[in-house]
Amino acid sequence: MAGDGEKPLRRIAEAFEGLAEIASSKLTPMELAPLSQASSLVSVLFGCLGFAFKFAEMDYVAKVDDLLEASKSISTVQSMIDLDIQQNRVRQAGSHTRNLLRVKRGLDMVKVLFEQILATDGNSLKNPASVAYARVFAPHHGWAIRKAVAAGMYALPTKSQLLKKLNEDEASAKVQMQKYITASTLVIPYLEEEFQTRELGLDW
Ligand code: 1PW
Repeated sequence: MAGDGEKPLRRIAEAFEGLAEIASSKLTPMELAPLSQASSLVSVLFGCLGFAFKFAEMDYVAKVDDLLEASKSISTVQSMIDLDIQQNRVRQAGSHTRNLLRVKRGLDMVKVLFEQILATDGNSLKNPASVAYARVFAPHHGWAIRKAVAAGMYALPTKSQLLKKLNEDEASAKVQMQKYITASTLVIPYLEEEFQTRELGLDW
């Protein structure tokens, strides 16, 4: 939750605009530190979604923390993945590469959530959040988690409650959400490409 005067949406949008520049330049590899820092800013959003999403937040935060820790000794996204390939542990539970794939899905879910919020009238987040979850995470989750998430959808804050927690009004939130959508539309495929070029697959 945001303290007085803090603008977490703005910080998220700006951080991802920085990453988007790197993603589109293609000249320099993406450093792990700014990616994991930007991803950690997104935790605030998961934290605003209410008690029902506490487990989702904890899982996301743990994975981002692992990437933040890795960034102290590994400089780029590319070298982190290559190290896991060399050590033969890409798909092992808790590997950096596996955590990156989960964090990437979190970023994707927020993108779809924002798109749905901007495209939906009314004050409920239930449909936007359900669509985002169904599209991004549900195909990778078993029955029990899907049921728990579906139950959590009834305990979401309203859109105006969410905006209040984020210190935004409707108009300013719209601008920042659109910035995140545009930037993450470059960053997410960039990350997916790093998996694809190494034939690691994305559906696991
Ligand atoms: C913003 C609208 C609200 C939607 C909430 C979305 C919740 C998405 C994440 C729920 C994850 C909670 C349960 C943990 C699942 C793990 O098994 C799974 N992690 C993820 C992020 O999919 C796989 O983690 P693992 O096995 O690699 O440690």
